[in-house]
Order: sequence, then C-alpha cells, then structure tokens
Amino acid sequence: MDYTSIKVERRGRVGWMTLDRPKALNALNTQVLTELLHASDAFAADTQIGAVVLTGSERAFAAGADIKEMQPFDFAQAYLGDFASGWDRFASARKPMIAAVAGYALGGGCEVAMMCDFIIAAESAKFGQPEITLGVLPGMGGTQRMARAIGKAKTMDLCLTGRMMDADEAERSGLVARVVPDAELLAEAQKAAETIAGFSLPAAMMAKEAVNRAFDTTLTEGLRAERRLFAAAFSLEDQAEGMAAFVEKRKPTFRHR
Ligand code: CO8
Repeated sequence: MDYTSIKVERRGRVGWMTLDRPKALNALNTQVLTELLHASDAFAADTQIGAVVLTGSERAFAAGADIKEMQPFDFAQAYLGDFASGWDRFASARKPMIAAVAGYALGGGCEVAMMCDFIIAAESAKFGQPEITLGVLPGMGGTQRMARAIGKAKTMDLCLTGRMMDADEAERSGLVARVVPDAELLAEAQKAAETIAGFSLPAAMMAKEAVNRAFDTTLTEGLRAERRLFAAAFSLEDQAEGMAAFVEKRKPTFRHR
C-alpha cells in the first residue's frame, strides 16, 4: 500500500506508525483509519515484529476525528457508516502497542491513544475529550476507556467541560504510564518497545490479554482467565528457557520473539 496519511517503518523488532497529516494536526479521517489497519495487519503478520509504537508529530499526536469529514453527516450516515467498528478492529491488535504522545491528543486522538496498551507522554502532551464543544460526545470509546482508566470524576470533568489535561495531570490520574522530556519521547518509546520485543512474544501477548480481561469481566472471571493463561504458559518452550536461564544464571534466548 502507498501510505499518504501515515508513515510506516520497522526499527529493529519494533513497528512504527506515525500519523502524518501535519496541516490538519493529524486529524483522523477514513484514509488514516484504512492505512492504520493495513499497517497494523502487516505488523501482526510479521514474525520479526514484537511490539508496535503509534505516534504523531511534536505539535499533535492527533487533534481528533476529522471534523471537516464529519460535518455533513446526518444520522443515517453516522449510524450506517459504523466507522467505530474499524477503530474497534484497530484496538483489538494482539501484539503490544505503545502510544508515544506529544502535543494535542484530543477527542479521537485521545481515544486512539487509549486504545494502545499504554501511553508514554512528552511533557508537552495535552489530553482531552472536547467533543461537547462541537455539540456531540466522544464516539470512539472515550467515555468507556477513560472511565475505566481514570475513573468517573475526571472523565466526567473532561467530557462535560471539554477542558484539556496536561501531561502531569494525566500521569497523576493514571491515564499515562510515564512522562518524559519531549526530546526523549521517541527514544523512550523505542526502548520500551524493544524491551517488550526482546521477551517471549506469546508470553507478552498472554499478559496483555490477561490485563485486558480486567476491563471487561468480573474479578472472579478475570482471575480464572489469568490462571488458565498462566498454566498455558508452561506449554511454551520460552517458559522452559526463561526459567532454566534464571537457574543457570545466564541470559535467556527466547525462541518465540
Ligand atoms: N479535524 C479537522 N481539522 C482539524 C482538526 C480536526 N479535529 N483539528 C485541527 N484541525 C485543522 C484546523 O482546521 C486547521 O486547519 P486550517 O489551517 O485549514 O484552518 C489546522 O488543523 C490547524 O489547527 P488550528 O489553526 O485550529 O490550530 P491551533 O493551534 O489554533 O489550535 C487546537 C489547535 C486547539 C487543537 C484546535 O485545532 C482544535 O480545537 N481542534 C479541534 C479539537 C477537537 O475538537 N477534537 C475533537 C474532534 S471530534 C472527535 O474526535 C470525535 C471522535 C469520535 C468520532 C467517531 C467516528 C468513528
């Protein structure tokens, strides 16, 4: 595919997707979604890739869904178009995915960052769900993922006032995993992704699956799921290698990387 709205690269075992619509502050339109799905599918199928990073520019991760594309919609187009299901597919990627966020992550931009497994934020990052200012509400999972990530109080605050949250507040509230100086954002994301990609891929994918269960089931069911996955990990050669390496005081060489 010839990408026009994102850049796609492989840096070692890490797949990079960089949103690239600078004139529109990386607003997410249908073309961006199509390209992200294509790149994400390619990384999923690529056995050399162990983790993925999604990023934007220094000024904007993404300033939302493309308002100019949505403006003419009527109810039938919005409902029948079912754009959200494409984003659901993007969010269901099985390999670990990190969002590296600098600048604006607003509306759909914040929602896409939250689809990733964790967010590393630059000090300049600004998060928000300003859809209320446009006479609508979040439509790509923002009300649900944010409420689960940081609770009702701040989610209501952001969704109802439309205000932005800076990187410090986002870290304090648990929306982002780490905050780093802007100049270090991409290197930090690459380092974190390389670390993950150096482990057993099935073990990392099972850990991701288990953590995600916490968001859609009861504690009892989640614990059951974790135990089943934990037991299943003992069928991996990588478990034998990882534990043998620890006992023999050497570095493990995981086969399924
Ligand atoms: N969509 C389209 N174009 C955008 C968007 C956007 N979300 N954000 C910025 N742009 C464009 C501007 O129109 C402008 O273009 P032009 O130069 O042609 O006028 C260019 O980017 C630069 O923007 P500004 O001049 O506004 O830059 P500022 O630095 O003055 O302001 C802001 C930056 C504060 C980020 C401002 O651009 C802004 O408020 N943007 C909109 C933020 C917003 O409301 N986002 C939510 C959008 S709605 C949404 O995301 C719903 C998600 C659910 C979709 C469900 C479908 C599945």
